[in-house]
Amino acid sequence: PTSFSALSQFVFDRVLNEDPLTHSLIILGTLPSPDLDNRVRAIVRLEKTALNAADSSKFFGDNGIIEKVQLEESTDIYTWLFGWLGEDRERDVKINVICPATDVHIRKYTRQDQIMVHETPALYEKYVKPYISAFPASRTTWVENILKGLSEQSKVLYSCPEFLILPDMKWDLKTIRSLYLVAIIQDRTIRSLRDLRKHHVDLLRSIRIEATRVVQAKWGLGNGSLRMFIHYQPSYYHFHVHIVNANYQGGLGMTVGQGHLLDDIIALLELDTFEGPGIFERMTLTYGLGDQHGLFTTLSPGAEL
Ligand code: M7G
Repeated sequence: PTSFSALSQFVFDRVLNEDPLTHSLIILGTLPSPDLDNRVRAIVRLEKTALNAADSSKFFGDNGIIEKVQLEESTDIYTWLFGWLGEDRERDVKINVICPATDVHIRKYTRQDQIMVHETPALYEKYVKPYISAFPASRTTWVENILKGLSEQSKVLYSCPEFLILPDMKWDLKTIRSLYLVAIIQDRTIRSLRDLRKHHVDLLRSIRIEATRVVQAKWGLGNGSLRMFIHYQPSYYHFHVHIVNANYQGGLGMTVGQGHLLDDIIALLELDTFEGPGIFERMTLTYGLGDQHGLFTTLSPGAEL
């Protein structure tokens, strides 16, 4: 089928695969065979084409490419919306705005070269801990707004005195295959993976239980359907757990080294002891760091104590 009229003979049968990451669908159907006597099976893959960087100055404005937007959520300096490239269409693009953006944001979203670093407990004490403490509280205003009930309240899926679960702003709220939730805990003293201790096991287990329950009740997803993980280094030093459909693989932030399975963390803490320094105080953590990251220079290989 090389023309529009030939393709219009396509009769849909079923979806073979869908991939939210590449914005593609693979469908099975039939087309008339060349001799036109009967129909033959045809696999068709549709992929939304990439946005063109050359259009970057033309998206917004009176005659902009994006003709209509609908606000989804707005909290602190973060806003996310859906946009249409014309009337009578499905929503075409998801738009995330950070305004006013800090230098840290600009560096985070700039393309970066990565190096692997080995963060020993000593390097953590000397450089990383002060780096984390130096972040102004304003960096996590969005978290405080959620925890205090000032924003995204209608989105909250589960809430208890220790933590709450709600959709991550990365998710389009619609595509189950790319389902992405986040659990945010109330305890402000856990800044990162490094602060987890054996006595946190119950908290981590209840996050696992409640996340599983929520996705079962709301979307019918069964046991084993979630990949739950923690970032180290995260962007925000307020402890949270990423809760993602196990079928959604790849994507930013799911890199080996940066993502630590919640199950593995629980298992390690279960083996740990209550006395003495905790396992995450004693471990060397290895991860990729982008050249725009605030710790890049201090942790580059050869970093001196
Ligand atoms: P992270 O590991 O600190 O950083 O995770 P990352 O952005 O490098 O993954 C923070 C998570 O919180 C990310 O998955 C964000 O998409 C999500 N997130 C960030 N903000 C500012 C918001 C927000 O305002 N609302 C919601 N619901 N999620 C957010």
